[in-house]
Amino acid sequence: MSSVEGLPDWDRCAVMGVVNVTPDSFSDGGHWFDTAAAVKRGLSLVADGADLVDVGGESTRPGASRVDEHEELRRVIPVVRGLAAEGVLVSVDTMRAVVARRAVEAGAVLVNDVSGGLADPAMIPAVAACGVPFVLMHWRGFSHDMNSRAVYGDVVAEVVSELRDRIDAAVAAGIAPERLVVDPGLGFAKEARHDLGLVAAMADLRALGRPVLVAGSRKRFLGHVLADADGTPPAAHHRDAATAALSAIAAHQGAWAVRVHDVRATADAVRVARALTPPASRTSPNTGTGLDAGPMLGW
Ligand code: PMM
Repeated sequence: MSSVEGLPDWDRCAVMGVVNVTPDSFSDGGHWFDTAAAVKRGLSLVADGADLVDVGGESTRPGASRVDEHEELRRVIPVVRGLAAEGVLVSVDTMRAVVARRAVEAGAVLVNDVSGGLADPAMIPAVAACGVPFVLMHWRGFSHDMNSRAVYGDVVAEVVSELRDRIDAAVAAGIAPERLVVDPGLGFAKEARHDLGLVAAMADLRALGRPVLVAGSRKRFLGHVLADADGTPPAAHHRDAATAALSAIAAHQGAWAVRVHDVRATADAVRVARALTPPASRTSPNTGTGLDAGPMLGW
């Protein structure tokens, strides 16, 4: 677990809880659309064990069309401000430089851009000027037609190479490499087999030299894995146990953070992974293994 400049050093994989302030996100759209409900949701994710809360105002589910900038600002900024005022570490999930900048002014400590700075040419310079950490996700185009871009010869090699280009662009524009996080973009221009191949290739992603964020929560590839005999996948909100399994695996393979909707099970999963990780492989070697964390009660 490597560290990210500008954020705390957790001694395990961090847990990023999701608050989508949207009417139409694929797995939780409409639930937290109102500012007060969204802030309350963020606080309850923290109570469940989230280290960071990711606030987004634009759905990126496959096929989604874009929300306008004014509406995105209206959805996101009050929620960022409300959570930051409560001491929550807030990440803003946006492809727009203006939203990123305004969110940082409102207290966000991390910018999470699913387009890796490609959707808005002003994004990377804006993040460089703000001096906050930046998540670069692998992206091949907007959601309305991204499924048609799921064409790979060697998915791992191509995603790694395209992410390396984004790192180079960010660094060239003045973002400190120590502030960059990479993300394979599970479900974005990818079929289930591509997503699974990328999760299994954590070592190749980590070889980029930057911390890795894994965001597979409730996504289609998990539905595909869980589908019944006639191929019908469970509904998105019935994929949380599979998400927690993914969190444990990603954490054990050295992911820096996992982004999830249901925090409680993942908070446990990353602690189990920590207990199985030798202290020497962690960022903060003094923090114990987790095995000696308390009295041995029962078995
Ligand atoms: N996926 C979604 C939204 N934001 N951010 C990052 N860094 N990585 C992702 O894979 C990602 C993201 C879409 O999922 P949601 O609708 O459940 O939020």
